[in-house]
Amino acid sequence: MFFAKRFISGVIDVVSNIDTNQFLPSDPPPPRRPVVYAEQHESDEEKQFRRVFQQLAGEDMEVSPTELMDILNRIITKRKMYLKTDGFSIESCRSMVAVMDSDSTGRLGFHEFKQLWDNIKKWQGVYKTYDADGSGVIGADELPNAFRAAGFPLNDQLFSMIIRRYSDESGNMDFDNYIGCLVRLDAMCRAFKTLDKDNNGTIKVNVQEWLQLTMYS
Ligand SMILES: [Ca+2]
Ligand SMILES: [Ca+2]
Ligand SMILES: [Ca+2]
Repeated sequence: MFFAKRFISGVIDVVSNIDTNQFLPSDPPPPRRPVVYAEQHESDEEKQFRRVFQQLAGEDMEVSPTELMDILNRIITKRKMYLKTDGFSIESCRSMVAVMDSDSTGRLGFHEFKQLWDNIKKWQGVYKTYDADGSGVIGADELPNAFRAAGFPLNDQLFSMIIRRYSDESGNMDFDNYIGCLVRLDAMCRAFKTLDKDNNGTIKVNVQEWLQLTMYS
């Protein structure tokens, strides 16, 4: 049925095989260690980041979706001159927390948050560079290069699907949609790589694992 539909619509999939080895998702967060140990072995950059984190996270030392939304929306107001956005929604922040929450606390601890933060910083640079016409959004023609630069060389079919889901009717992706999309893509590629133990590009999951992966995201 699916193939018939594809055949009828005349879609020729030139690059149907994507090589997952070419995906460069970010590293998994380091294992949890006692705070005292962690603090003694941190680099200066991490120490500095921990101080900022303590202010953002509040007393529970974890960042909730609402806290994440406040932080991100505060940051983008300072960058409005070169990136367009209608602001991060609570739904997209809940999704980002879910996919980054490797220890299932419902919030982001220090390492989970730092990983998200480092990625956002890196992808913001990509956004700025690959918004070739300086429109403040990533157009459909700019998207493949931007995503490749971010470490995700997908095929045309997947790029079209991503545009359909995350861009507006004109095919433009604004900053919050872009970050939401990449956070998810990165997390899903990381999950895949973890499950693909023999590294052959195929995984086998049962319904429990499938639902855990797709519904907490
Ligand atoms: Ca948006
Ligand atoms: Ca957590
Ligand atoms: Ca653009």
